[in-house]
Amino acid sequence: MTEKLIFHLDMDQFFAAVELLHQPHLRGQPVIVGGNPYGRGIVTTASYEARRFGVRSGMASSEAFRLCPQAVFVRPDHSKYCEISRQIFQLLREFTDRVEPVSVDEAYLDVSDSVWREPSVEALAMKIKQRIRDQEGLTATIGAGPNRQVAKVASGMNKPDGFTYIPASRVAEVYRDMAVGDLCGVGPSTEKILETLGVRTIGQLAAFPADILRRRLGKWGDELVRMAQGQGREEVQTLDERPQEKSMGHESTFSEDISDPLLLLGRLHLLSERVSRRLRTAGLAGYVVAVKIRYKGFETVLHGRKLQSCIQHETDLYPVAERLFHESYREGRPVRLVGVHVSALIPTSHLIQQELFVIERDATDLSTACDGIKDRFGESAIGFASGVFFSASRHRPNSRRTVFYNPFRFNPLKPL
Ligand code: TTP
Ligand code: MG
Repeated sequence: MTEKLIFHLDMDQFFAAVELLHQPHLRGQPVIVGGNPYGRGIVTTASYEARRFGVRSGMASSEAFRLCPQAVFVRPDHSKYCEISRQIFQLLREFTDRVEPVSVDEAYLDVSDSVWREPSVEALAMKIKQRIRDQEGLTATIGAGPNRQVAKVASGMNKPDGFTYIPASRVAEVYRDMAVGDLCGVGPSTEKILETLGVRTIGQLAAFPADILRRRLGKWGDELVRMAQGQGREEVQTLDERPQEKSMGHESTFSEDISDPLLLLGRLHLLSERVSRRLRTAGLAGYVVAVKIRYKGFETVLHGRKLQSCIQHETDLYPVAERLFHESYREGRPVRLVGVHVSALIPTSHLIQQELFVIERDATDLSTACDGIKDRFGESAIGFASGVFFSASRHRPNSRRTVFYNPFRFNPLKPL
């Protein structure tokens, strides 16, 4: 079998680079894309100039401000980044149909069948980088290797605007003195454990007895040794092969037409919960929310809105659905069906997990706990009081706002 050639492409300082396209006068300055430095915001990314001051992704914006008070803070505009990301992935498909996006600014490419048309591996990588620069005005770093893991290590070696190729025959030599932390997936806790075993370099890890490592780290130990020896996954899955939904929604038809807004909202609450749960299960979040109302006589209204941030939780989805409902419902008219839909879906890669986790820690914990209860005891075991009231009886809830827990304050309609 001939050796595969896999590229790992990672855009440089992606959010910051996109912002610099729009505000070129900020070039050369420390730029931090993130939330309010005086509030609870976090840093999504920092320009290389800001990184020199120790500013890192995931850090509190207040901490970043302390480290680099002269930095220019820019609020993230996720829909802008997603659009550019889509364009880049599209462009990559000109070079091979085997492109697997793994986050908003990262993709694996299987170029085994296209590289032979070029004078060299490097020539192909340069062509791709140039194409991105011409079309988007952005720089990318490419790592190449016989599998994904080696390609990923290679792309981390020469950033920004770099290219590194580690052929299978050179892996052992290149890896020998590299720190174990350079391997994909080796974080500080694994690093610490390895250090207690006297393992600091990838070379040492590759030669370490697998059974000792397995006793400390279980299957992950075996995996680590394989990675250190330069083995890894070769297959690159296209988006078509990774089944992905374009939108998610739930609708509900009433047995009798309803014109009481409180009851209609109760059902929207229940639907919002179901949609959020599906989004979480699929690891997706969406930018567009729409509410569907079908009146008696089948006249149907679909009213939607694009949000500033991705949403995944009912605590964010329901307030939007509620607002859309109030904007579109014609008071007093009997309704046969209501629905809640979320579209413009993207995988909750680290881009938004970061955001979701920090901004919505309460919502995340709560949703996870509720998901667990539903997994064990069924869909109706727990939920928003308004939805449950609705499904349990035709009584009106005492208050429209009654819920089992406080809805989170974050309003995705407002910019961060
Ligand atoms: P990365 O590729 O990890 O970072 P980067 O592109 O900003 O910088 P580098 O040149 O080192 O590749 O992530 C891509 C984008 O994802 C980044 O621009 C912002 C976003 N992101 C977050 O929102 N939170 C995070 O914790 C990280 C790591 C990234
Ligand atoms: Mg990047």
